[in-house]
Amino acid sequence: MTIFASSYNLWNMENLDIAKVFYEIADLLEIKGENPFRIRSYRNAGLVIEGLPVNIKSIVERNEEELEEIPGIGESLHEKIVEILKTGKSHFHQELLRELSPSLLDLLKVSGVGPKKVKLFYDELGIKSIEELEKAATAGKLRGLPGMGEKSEEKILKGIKSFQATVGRFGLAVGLSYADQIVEYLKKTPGVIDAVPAGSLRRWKETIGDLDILVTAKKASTVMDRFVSFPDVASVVAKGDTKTTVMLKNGMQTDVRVLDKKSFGAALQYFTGSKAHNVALRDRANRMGLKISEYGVFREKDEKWIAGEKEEDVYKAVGLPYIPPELRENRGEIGAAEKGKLPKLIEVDDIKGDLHIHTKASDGGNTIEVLAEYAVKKGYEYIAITDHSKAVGIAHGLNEERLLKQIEEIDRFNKRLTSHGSPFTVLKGTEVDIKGDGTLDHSEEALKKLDVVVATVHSKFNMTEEDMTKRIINAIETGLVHVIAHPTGRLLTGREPYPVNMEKLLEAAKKHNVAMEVNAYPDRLDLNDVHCKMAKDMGVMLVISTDTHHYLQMDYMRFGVNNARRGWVEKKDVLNTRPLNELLKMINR
Ligand code: DGT
Ligand code: CA
Ligand code: CA
Repeated sequence: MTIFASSYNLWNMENLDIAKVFYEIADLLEIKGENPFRIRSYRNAGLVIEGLPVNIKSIVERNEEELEEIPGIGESLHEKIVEILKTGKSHFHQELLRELSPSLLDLLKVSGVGPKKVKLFYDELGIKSIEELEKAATAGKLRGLPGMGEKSEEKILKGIKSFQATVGRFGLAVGLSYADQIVEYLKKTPGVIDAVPAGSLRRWKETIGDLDILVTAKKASTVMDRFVSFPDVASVVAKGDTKTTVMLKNGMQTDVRVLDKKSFGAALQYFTGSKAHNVALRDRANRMGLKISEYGVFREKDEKWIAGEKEEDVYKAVGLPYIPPELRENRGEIGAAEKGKLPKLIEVDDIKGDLHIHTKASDGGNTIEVLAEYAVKKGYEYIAITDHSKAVGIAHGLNEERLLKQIEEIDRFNKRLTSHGSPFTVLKGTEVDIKGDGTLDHSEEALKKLDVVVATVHSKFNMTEEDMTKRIINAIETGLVHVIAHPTGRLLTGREPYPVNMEKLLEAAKKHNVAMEVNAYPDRLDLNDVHCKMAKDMGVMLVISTDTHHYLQMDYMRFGVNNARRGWVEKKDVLNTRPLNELLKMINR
C-alpha cells in the first residue's frame, strides 16, 4: 500500500509532545489575560515544531544551537525545549497548571468559549470543568454575567454537545504518525509477512477514533507479545491471538489483528470500513445469494468460500470494480461503481505547484529562495508567494509598500532563474484579508500587479450566517480575487467553522470564476470532504494548497489531496494540476 510508504514519517512523538506543551502554555497565558505577543509566540512555536519533519530530539543531540535556526524559536523557547526533552516536563507549564487548573483547558474546546469567558466563568462562578459549565448553563446561571444572555447560553450548550462528540478522537496526522511507527515496529518482528493500517486512517478520515492494524505472520503469539511491549503502550486492554487491544500513553486505543493470508483481503475490506459502506456491500451480496464476512465471500446455499485473498476479489465477487478506501462512506460509491462511473481520483503526483505559501516577510520562516528550492526538489513547476496583508498585524502582514518591494524581489528572482535556464516560476501573490464588509485589505491597483490573489477571512468570526456569506460573496464580486482560502475557517483541534451558506458561496464562485481552496494543513482540511464534492458537482474549480509557514510543510500536500479524494475530486477539477500557462489562462491573467 503505497500511501503508507515506510519512508513517510513526517510527525515525531517528541515534536508533538513539545508542541502540546506550548499550545497549553499559550492557552493558559491567554486565560490569565497576558500579553498577546507572548501568547502568540508559544502558539506559533507549537505549530512550527509540530510540522517539523525532523525529530527535534535529534537536532538537540547533534547541536543544540541549531534550535534557534527554527523560525520562532528564541533563547527562552530553546531552553524549554531542552528541559522538556530532558525531564519530560516544563516547569513553567506545570506552574501555570497548578495556578489555574488543567480542566480549564477543556473549556476552551467548547465552541463559543474563549479565554476571556473561561476567566469570567471561573472568577464569577468558580467553573473549572465542562460538567460544571453544563450544569450552570442548564440552570440558567450564565445569563446574568456581563456580555452573556439566553442566546449565548444556548450556544454554549450546543458547543458542549459537539465537543462531547469529538472527545477521544485524534487528528489524522497524529494517527498517521503512530500508525507508521507501530507498523514499522511490527514489521521488524520475526515471522511477520505484512502489517498495514485499516479503519478510518486508511480512509483518510479527518479524525481518527482508534487505530486498526492488520498483520499477517507465521505465528500470532510472537506478534502479540512484541506489540504489547511497544514503548508507547500505557496499558493492555485485552490480549489474544487473533486480536490484541492496547491503550497508548496519549490515550489512543490501538487494535492489532493477526490474520490468515487466505482471508487477508476480506479482512482488510472489512476492517477498513466504513461500517455504513460494509452494510451496503453486504446487502448487495445477500441479494446475489452471497455472504461477506471478515473471512471471505461465501455462497449462501452451501457456505462455499469463493473469494477473500485480495481486497479486489471481494468487490469482484459482488460484481464491482475496486472502490478506493477514501470513497467508502456509503455516499453513492456502490451505485457509481455498479454503473462504471467511479471518479478517477486525483493523485499527489498530479500536483504541479502550491498556491498558498508564506515567507519570512509575514509569519513564515523561510526566504523565497529556500521555498523555491524545496518546490523544485518536489518536482513542482511553480509556487505562489502569498503573505498576509496588513490587517493581520499579528502575522506581520504586508502593507502595499512592502508588497510592491516583494513583487520586485520576485521579479528579480525569476530573472535569475531564467538566466540559469530553470523552467521554475515563482508567482506573485497575496493572502489578502477580507474585511468585515467584504472589501479587500489591498488596493485594486496593488492587487492587479499580482498573478494570484488568495482571499481569506481572519477576523469577526461571530457574524450571522447571512452576513458572513454576504461578506465573502462581496469579496468574490470585486473581480480581483482568484481563490478563497480555507473557506470555513475551522480548526480541527479547536475552532468550529464560522457560519456560512456554502451553496450560495459556491454559486457565486462559479459565476465569477473564483476557485475554492482545499487547505491541506492537517488541522484545517477546509474545504472538507463533503464541501469538496459539492464544489465539484456544481462545477466550481478547486485549488489544493498547503498554507506553508515552513518549507517542509509543503509535504502537507498529501493531506489535502487525500481529503479531496474523499470528496470524489479528479485531476481535472483542480487548477494546480495544470501547467503554468494553462493555470494563468484559467484564472484570467
Ligand atoms: P474510528 O475508529 O471511529 O475513526 O472509525 P473506524 O471506521 O476505524 O471504525 P472502528 O475502529 O470502530 O472499526 C473499524 C472498521 O471495522 C470499521 O470501519 C468497519 C468495521 N466494523 C467494525 N464494526 C463493524 C460492524 O459492526 N459491522 C460492520 N459491517 N463492520 C464493522
Ligand atoms: Ca478505527
Ligand atoms: Ca477499532
